[in-house]
Amino acid sequence: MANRTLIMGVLNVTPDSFSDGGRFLDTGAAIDHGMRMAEQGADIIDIGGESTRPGAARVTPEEEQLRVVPVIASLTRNGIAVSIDTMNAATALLAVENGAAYVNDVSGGLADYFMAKAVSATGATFIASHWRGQSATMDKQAIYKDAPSDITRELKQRVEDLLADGIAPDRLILDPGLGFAKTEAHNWQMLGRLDELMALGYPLLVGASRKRFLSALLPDDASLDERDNASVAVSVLAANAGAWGVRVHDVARTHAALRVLDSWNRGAERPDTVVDEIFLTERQESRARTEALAEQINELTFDFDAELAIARELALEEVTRTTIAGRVRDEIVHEAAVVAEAALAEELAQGELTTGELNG
Ligand code: PMM
Repeated sequence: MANRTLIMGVLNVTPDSFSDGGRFLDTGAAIDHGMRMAEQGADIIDIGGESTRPGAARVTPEEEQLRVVPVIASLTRNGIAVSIDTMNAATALLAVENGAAYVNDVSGGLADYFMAKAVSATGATFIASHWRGQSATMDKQAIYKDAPSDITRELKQRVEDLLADGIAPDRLILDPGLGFAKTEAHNWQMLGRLDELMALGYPLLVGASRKRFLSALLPDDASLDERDNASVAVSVLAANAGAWGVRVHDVARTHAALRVLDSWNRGAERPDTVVDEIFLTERQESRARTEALAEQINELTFDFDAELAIARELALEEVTRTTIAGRVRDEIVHEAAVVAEAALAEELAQGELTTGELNG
């Protein structure tokens, strides 16, 4: 797989989110939780101040902003990438002003007429989910002929409208909006055919974490922990299907599971890579060996020449020495002969020697 699937950690600063029960309404606790999720491997923290739980009542934008802005400001100041989960253009603008890089709108820009125009002016990335209506009524709108193709067609229309409103195509991410105006079966059908949505050519975010359609697979008294096991499994499968990101509550476990998937997929690429690596290493090693040998030969040639020069010099010295020694010896012999001859001549002259003795 080309790119690693990103992890978006859910941070609901609400008193009534169905999945984390409003545990983070306290600003300090929300910031701490966001920091912890970033440490655990979240690439983006998705901060929401309004519950999208089926049947949930809406809050005023002011109340929503009071909840989310301090958390966004604090996390972005700490270098953490943040997305604002909102259907209000005013909240989106305030969030981006405070550092949010993504605007995650579960209504895909349908709930607030100004949303797309406002976001396009900021340069933030827009995440548009498939949506058919507010939480209070959405369950009644879960009627499809063929859910995956209906969802894909509706999102395609949404994309055209968003681009017309100025959203840049490279700043647009789509989301099937699992659980929004969808029955349990619709969600599974959509997950099984994510490739159809992906064919629209935009990165895909998948948010299945702790949703009702997963709980339906588990016993009634299933704990949050058990629900997270199912969420992690969906995240892995969505990532394997090519999702750009997964929106999850349990970041640590998702991170560990996605690392497994990553290794698995890299394992599938392995034989070629390993063979290539071996060949490359062998080639590099043999080149290094050749270069070292060439250097040694150079050194050898140089030494050989030097040795030869020294030998020549020594030979020359030897010849000179022998010549001089020869001459000295010759001279000594000659000198001795001259002295002996002179002595002989003198003896002869003094008559000490007779010619007969001399001849005898
Ligand atoms: N689901 C929820 C809220 N925001 N945003 C995106 N992009 N996709 C989702 O599936 C999504 C979302 C509702 O779940 P929660 O109450 O656990 O946050």
